[in-house]
Amino acid sequence: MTASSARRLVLMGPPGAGKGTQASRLAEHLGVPAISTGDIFRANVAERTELGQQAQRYMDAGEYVPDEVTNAMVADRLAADDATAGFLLDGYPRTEAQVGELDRMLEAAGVSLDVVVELTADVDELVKRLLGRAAEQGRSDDTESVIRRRLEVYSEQTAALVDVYDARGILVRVDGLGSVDDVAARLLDALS
Ligand code: B4P
Repeated sequence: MTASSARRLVLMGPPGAGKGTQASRLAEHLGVPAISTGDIFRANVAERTELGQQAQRYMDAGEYVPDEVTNAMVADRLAADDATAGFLLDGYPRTEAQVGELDRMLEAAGVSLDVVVELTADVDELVKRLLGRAAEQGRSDDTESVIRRRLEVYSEQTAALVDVYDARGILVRVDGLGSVDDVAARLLDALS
């Protein structure tokens, strides 16, 4: 599988690893849509939709939005025309139930994942980046206590899920430390 032939990808990693930052670049390179569950939730919060109202209290507390809500949203998004030929999922799946649901969605569509990328970074760097973003953008879940909770939730519910994809032989680990350009180059290299 080369970077240009991978069509269905998942980008995993702890908060602050650079998922959102790298997903848009990589998706553009591959010619597939970047689908970020975090971005979709934030857009719904901003537009005050029902979904946004359901999601906001969880996000503000650093907790995951319930699986039923998240899965239904992703199923909808993956059914859109622009995702039929490929996609880069950023921040989904994050729970065991989401892994199972994504499997079912893809199986029903007769397709499967090509690659799952895990972006790694140490906790000190993650906290530094997220506090930096807090200072710049003031995102409601970037306060120090909520950042700590998000990191805990990641290690409790998501970190072990990479083993599922590792066992399937589709996991690629990429070091997320260094400049955005360096990480982007490393990502392309790892996929080639
Ligand atoms: P997300 O939007 O996915 O937020 P995140 O995990 O913090 O990652 P993000 O992509 O924003 O940050 P990045 O690492 O790119 O999720 C937010 C919330 O939505 C979750 O807590 C949850 O409540 C909910 N949610 C989302 N998906 C869900 C799901 N599947 N199930 C349930 N709930 C879900 O970047 C962080 C910062 O680092 C940025 O400021 C960036 O500029 C900087 N940065 C990036 N790369 C860098 C580099 N190389 N060097 C220096 N800084 C860098």
